[in-house]
Amino acid sequence: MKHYYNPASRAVTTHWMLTELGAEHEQIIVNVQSGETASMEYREINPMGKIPTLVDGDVIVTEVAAICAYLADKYPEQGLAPPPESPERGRYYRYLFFPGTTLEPMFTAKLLGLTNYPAQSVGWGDFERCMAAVDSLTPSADWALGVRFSAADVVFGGTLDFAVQFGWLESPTEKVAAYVRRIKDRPAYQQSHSSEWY
Ligand SMILES: N[C@@H](CCC(=O)N[C@@H](CS)C(=O)NCC(=O)O)C(=O)O
Repeated sequence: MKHYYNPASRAVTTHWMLTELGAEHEQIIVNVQSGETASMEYREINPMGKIPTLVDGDVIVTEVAAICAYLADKYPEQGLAPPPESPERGRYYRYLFFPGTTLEPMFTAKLLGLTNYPAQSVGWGDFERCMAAVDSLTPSADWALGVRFSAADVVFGGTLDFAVQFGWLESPTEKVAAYVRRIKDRPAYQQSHSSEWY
């Protein structure tokens, strides 16, 4: 497997996932600043010109959440995803999809100072509703799916970690702050998050 990565990017989240799994892979550093993601060769594998990208034989996976979900299913013995037939899978999917479809666009809208928009039509609604959803999804103890850590925590917890780190979430509740602290205490998190950026 090839993991297209840069330590100062969202690819740290997929690197963290690979580290949690102990998955052997080749790490390919992509220099975003010098425009490597704009090369014809790179656009062949990721037309968005974004990192991370995972290439597993003939399979190309882009998007942080999709890569984490793909890897969790590829290594079922590591237990980072509920089995496909489990009812827990519904809750698991919510954590995987909510950050990219709703939380990130909301933070972007907030950073851009967008206020005059149709909240009923846009997917992220508004800041208050997103924060209520974050509060409801954040576990008071342990992890998103209970006592067992999963890819849901890598994707959802990883997004909350970025949000706290970069000030997108100015005043996290104690519940959110404590969850982010539990995330940061994980050995695989610490191995995959270099001090260059953090
Ligand atoms: N939706 C993408 C976002 C990835 C993304 O925005 N990556 C940034 C770095 S954090 C990037 O590659 N930027 C390079 C560019 O846009 O040219 C995902 O979930 O993987």
